[in-house]
Parts: sequence; structure tokens; C-alpha cells
Amino acid sequence: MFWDKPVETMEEEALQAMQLRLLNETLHKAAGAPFYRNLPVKEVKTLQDFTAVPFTKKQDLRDHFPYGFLRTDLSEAVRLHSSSGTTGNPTVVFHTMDDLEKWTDQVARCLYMVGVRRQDVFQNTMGYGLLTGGLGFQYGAEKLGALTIPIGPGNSRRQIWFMQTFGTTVVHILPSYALRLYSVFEEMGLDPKKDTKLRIFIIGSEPHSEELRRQIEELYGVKAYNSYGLSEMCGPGVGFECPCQNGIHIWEDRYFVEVIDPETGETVPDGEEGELVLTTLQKEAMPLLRYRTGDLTSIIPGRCRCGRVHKRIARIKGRADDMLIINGVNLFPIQIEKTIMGIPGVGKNYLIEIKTENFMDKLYIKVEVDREIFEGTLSGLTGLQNRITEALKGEILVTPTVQLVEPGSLPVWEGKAKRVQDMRNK
Ligand code: DLL
Repeated sequence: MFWDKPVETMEEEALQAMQLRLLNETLHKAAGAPFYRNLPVKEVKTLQDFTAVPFTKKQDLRDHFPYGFLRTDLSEAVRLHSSSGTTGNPTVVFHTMDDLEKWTDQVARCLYMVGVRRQDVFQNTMGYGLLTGGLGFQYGAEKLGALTIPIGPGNSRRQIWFMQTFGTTVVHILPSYALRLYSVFEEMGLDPKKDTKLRIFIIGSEPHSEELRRQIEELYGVKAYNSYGLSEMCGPGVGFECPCQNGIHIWEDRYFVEVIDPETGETVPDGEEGELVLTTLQKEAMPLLRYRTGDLTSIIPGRCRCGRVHKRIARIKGRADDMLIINGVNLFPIQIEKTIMGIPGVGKNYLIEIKTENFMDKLYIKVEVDREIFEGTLSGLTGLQNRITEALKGEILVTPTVQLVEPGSLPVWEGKAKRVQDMRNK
């Protein structure tokens, strides 16, 4: 079950020696970029010494837009990607041909790991273009040899038509969209378990809970694997769950992994939550040193049963700036999802609204009711409403006002889900 057995099952000592060599190569290469020209550290003797290298932040990428991080000659760079920044300059990332080949190989490695093979039909519902989920998986799945359908996002009925007509077996999809797509199957009177050949879902690119994953697996009768990545590191293919579904392996031949306390910048022990910091180890066009991803997670201690030594991180809880402070209580949207998705009768979408009322924060959670129990009216569902409220109170320590709404009535998104509407007076 290995795409690249020598690398995936490398002994820890050999992997660390390789990382030390690649870190030094990267330090040397990075110095060619205007931003890293005056790096205070030129060489490290141990992996621990690498903590002397200053962090790189997203704001640095914005401030040195457009070419401040490009270290190769423009003639070497063959592609630019950009993330979906909403304010200020977008973050741009450059690739040489070698970078693209490595990225392709990484994605193929991930897909192979979870059982995707040449015989599979792979439908990619992620956006193509500047975002990385489209082309990243396109090249990876082609390299693996699957038949690819580069359909892109949207038009759910057409998605389903392709799935049925061409016998799609593997789908790459945003987890929030996977739930919405199921509603369209329902509207069409179809059951994906009986009416398609779907067997694997690749879900990622946005935070989602274990409960949401289980729901996707049950609704579609598939295995759903968590896929992690960010444009700055290449895009998808940075980390992926293995068949054990117990943490995301980060490919340590490609990235040096640290988890730090976001306040102090100190490394936290394995098992403890902090901010993920990544360093590229093999990037040519745009190496990044100690890049603060903003993503909160922890390193899972111990070896995985799958035989891969590459470190595992826990499911991403969200970005540090996703944290909501409601009347002084801190909480993450994912905690709300985790709690409500396990409750029978809860449908496929929800929305978090925060308002100011009487100078206090007020939390509203709008929850779609499951089609299975919806009989044209919301009256008579107070039992469900109360169960959701009680469960949430226990988890988030804030009493929300839960509002049940009709199936399919909440806003939907073209890309990543935007589940929080903060309407507080600032
Ligand atoms: O979302 C790359 C990607 C595409 C990953 C397709 C997986 C699948 P960006 O648009 O740059 O890149 O957004 C990166 O999305 O820092 C996380 O905050 C979040 N994110 C990505 N994957 C996951 C995941 C792509 N599996 C940002 N779980 C990252 C939670 C995720 N959050």
C-alpha cells in the first residue's frame, strides 16, 4: 500500500538526518530570495537549532508582494498560485517545473495511500485556476493513472449525472459541499449507496469535525479521508490521513513540522495544542522558513499502525483567528458542529450568528432540520430544539438561542463554507 515505500517507511533516524541535510540546503537556497537575504542563521548543526531561524508570517508574504519571496530567476518559474485572500494583497506562490513534479508526486502518494488505483474514476469538484485544490489533485490523480473528471465546483445535478454516467468511484470535495450534494441526491429521489459506485471521498480544505466525516461516510457509503494543505506550502498533498484514519501524516521528507505556542513562539510538547509551523524542504522557486500557518493542532505522539514514520497531526481545530469570544468565553465554530452533527434530526447545514443585544453578545445557531423528519412545518419540533440547546450548553459553556429552519433554507457557498456571521457592534 505504499507509493514510495523507501521514503514512507524510512527509519526515524534516517529521516531526521535527511531533514537536517534538506534544512541546510533550504537555508542556503532561501537566501536567494529578497526577503531572506539577511537571514541571521546560515547553517544548523541539529534539528533543534533550527528554532533560531525567525518565523515567516502571512503578513510578510503580503508585504513583499509580488516577487519578494521568489528566489529563482523568472525564467525558472513556470506557475503561480494564489490563495483566496479577502483583504489586502493576495498571497502568491511560485513553482518551478521541479516543484510541480514533486507536488504531483506528493498528491499521488496521498491518493495511493488511501487505496485509489488506476482503475478508479476520480471526479474533482474543487475549483480550478488560481486555487490549488483543482490542479493539485488533477495532476496527482493523472500521475497515479486514474481516469480524471476535472468538473470543478457547482451544478450539483450535473455532478450527479457525471457520477452515475461514468461510474465515478472517488470524489474530491469540500466537506460542507458533500452534505449539500446529498440533499440534491435526495431531491432527485436517488440514493448514492445504491445508485452510484462511489467508494472514496477526499475531504479537506476547510475545518470539519469527526462527526461530519462520519455523517458523510454513512450517507454515501464511502470512506472519507481528511486532506490537509495550504497554498503557501504547495496546496493539497501536505498532509493526509492514512487508512487508519487516526491523524494526518505530514510528509516529512517535504516539510519540517513544528507546533508552537502562538503567544510565546516556544515549541510545545507532542500531544499539546498549538500553532502548526512548517518549513518547505524541497521547494525551489519559493522556499518558506518556519511559516506560521495559523492552524491549530497538535502532534499525535507515537507511531502509526500503518507503518509510516511521518508525524501525524490531529484534525485542524481551526485557525487561531477563527476563535470566537462570546461574553468572554472562548470557543471554536468546530465545537458547535461537532455537537450538533451527532444529534438525530439535525440536517445538512447550520449557521452561527452573533449579535449585540442590550450591550451583551448573543449567540444564535440556525440549524436545518433533516429532510427525513421534516413534515412541512417546524412546529412540534421543540424537543429537538431543546436537545440541541442542552448539548451545546454542555460543550461551549454559552447558552445559545437555537433556531430550527427548513431543510435547504440556509445560505450556501461556492467555495469554502462561511458558517459564522459576526454582526456585533464593534
Ligand atoms: O485549501 C489547499 C487544499 C485544497 C487543501 C484542497 C486540501 C484540499 P488554501 O486555500 O491556501 O489552500 O487554504 C489553506 O485551509 O491553512 C487551513 O486553515 C484550511 N485547511 C486546509 N485543509 C484543511 C483540513 C487549500 N483538512 C487553509 N482541515 C489552511 C481543516 C483545512 N482546515
